[in-house]
Amino acid sequence: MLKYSELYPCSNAYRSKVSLDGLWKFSFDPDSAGKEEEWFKKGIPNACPMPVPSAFADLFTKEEERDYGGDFWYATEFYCPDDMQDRNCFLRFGSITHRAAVYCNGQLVAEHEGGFLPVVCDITDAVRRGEANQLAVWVNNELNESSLPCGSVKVLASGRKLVKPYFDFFNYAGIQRSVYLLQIPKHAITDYSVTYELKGENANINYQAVHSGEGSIRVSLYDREGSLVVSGEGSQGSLFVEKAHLWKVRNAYLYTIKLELVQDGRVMDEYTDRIGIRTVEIKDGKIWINGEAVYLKGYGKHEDFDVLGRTFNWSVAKRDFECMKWNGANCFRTSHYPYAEEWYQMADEEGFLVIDEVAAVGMMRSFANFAAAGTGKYTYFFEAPTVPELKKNHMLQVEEMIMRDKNHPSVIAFSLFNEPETTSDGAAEYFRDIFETARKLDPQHRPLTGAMEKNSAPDKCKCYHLLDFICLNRYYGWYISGGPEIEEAMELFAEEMKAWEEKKLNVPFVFTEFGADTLGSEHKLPGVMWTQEYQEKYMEKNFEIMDQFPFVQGELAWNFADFQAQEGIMRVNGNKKGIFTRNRQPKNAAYVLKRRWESSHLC
Ligand code: CKX
Repeated sequence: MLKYSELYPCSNAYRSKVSLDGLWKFSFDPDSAGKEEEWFKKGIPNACPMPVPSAFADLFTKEEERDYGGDFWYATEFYCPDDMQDRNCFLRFGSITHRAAVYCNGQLVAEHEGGFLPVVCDITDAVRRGEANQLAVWVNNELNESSLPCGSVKVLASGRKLVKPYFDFFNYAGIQRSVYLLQIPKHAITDYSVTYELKGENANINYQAVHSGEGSIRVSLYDREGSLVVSGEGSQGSLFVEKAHLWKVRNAYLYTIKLELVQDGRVMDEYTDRIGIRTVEIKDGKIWINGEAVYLKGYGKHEDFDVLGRTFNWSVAKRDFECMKWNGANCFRTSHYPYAEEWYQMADEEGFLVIDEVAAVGMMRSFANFAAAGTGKYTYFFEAPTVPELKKNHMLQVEEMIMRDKNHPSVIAFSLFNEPETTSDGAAEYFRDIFETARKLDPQHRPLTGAMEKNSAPDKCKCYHLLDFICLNRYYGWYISGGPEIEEAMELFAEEMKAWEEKKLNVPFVFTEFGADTLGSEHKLPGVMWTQEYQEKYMEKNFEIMDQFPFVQGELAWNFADFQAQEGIMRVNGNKKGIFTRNRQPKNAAYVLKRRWESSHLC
């Protein structure tokens, strides 16, 4: 059970949220001296101004700063109003990457591991109301084999630390999402969840609410126009919605749910949220939303943009949704970590389907697992002494993700890994426990999955049976037999698909990655690798194979847009498999996808 509520901040007559975003102070701490020297009390030395939220890396002009690995600090001052003495006071960071310790007025108020989920700190006893307060945050961006994501650190002869991710995206770090000061009643609503049953044209919303202190719960449901639809009493119950408006794919309808905590007829707390009535089911080898089979069309994405790094930005999010709508997409995977909550809010509004992924990436011992993919190399990842700690972190982050995201109608599945080693008994045991934990946590019992790369072949993989639908990352025609050999690549692709078919698994398969690096500047007729023409051809060829196997029920191209990755001989200033450029303009292949996704043969 998580210590604090993961509910997204809201403001009303009982609760207040004040944004602490702005210009903070920032300082690197390469000698890790700050904790011992009590910078959280004395102030952080040699500080420079730093926006919050931001990812520090691409804001600097020196390589040592951009590629910095180790400890660093943020500090700011905030005023806490004294008109809410009877409230508990919290700080809520959307995320701090990758681990943090938060100090309020010199007092440690929270420690957190994992860079993509909220950090909530109870500062009720530490805060000074009606006064200015000092806030200091220690952050560390190193990776190891028990962190999510996985990686390691190389120390250069100069003593400089370089973080070596076992994955293919830049290790952006810092306070990359918004920070709020929250004042919440002492007796408060701390969590709620909803599940849905469709009954003809009507629906039941089964709800469960959790609160601290005494009192009873009152629930009200409002339609889009703000009219009361139905209400109920008690911490759990069922709301009958007559002629329910369903939340549909790319045609969302959102209701507002209001929960009130009532004591002796007096409202003590209120929490409102937007919810959508929809069901998700895996049946007969298909994915069903509200009893209608849906074919997933879209992308694996990243939170990534020039200068911003992984900082959440509403305008970038808006543009991304507009681009995805333009070419007929209906789904994306939050590869390879839970995104800022605002992404899911927008997906709820736009009727997009989201496969929500935990940051379990790089679970294969290799500095760039895209390079090791397909070699069949056995890495003994799940037999290392780091595994118990890794598993503990993995389980906790699955719990935090599900707690945070469980009420979003857009979230139709949870992905519990990306491209780990899955061929050993160690991996099978490890993931059995992870999946078992996740199954208990989701009140909606959504499908669980994970994305598997080429090593997870039909005859070698020991984990696929855990997945409710099978996600494959495949690069036939790129990492395997690329360029002039694409013909052979397609034969190998078809061969693998036949091997899966022979297993008669009767579960849907979704391609969660397939793609070809493509430079926006390069054209050649006939196409060669890295040109726009080759990306078009690659897509068309891959679709020809996918279309031969009816158990394929989705295709999420890699990647929505070009994104920053670690430097190396395989990357030209980033991964260029984007269907859009990093500044969100379409490459030629975007039109191939548009034509295909807008055609009716994909339901
Ligand atoms: N999959 C064969 C994970 C992504 C990478 C992608 C790539 C790999 C491919 C694995 O995070 O970006 O190499 O483009």
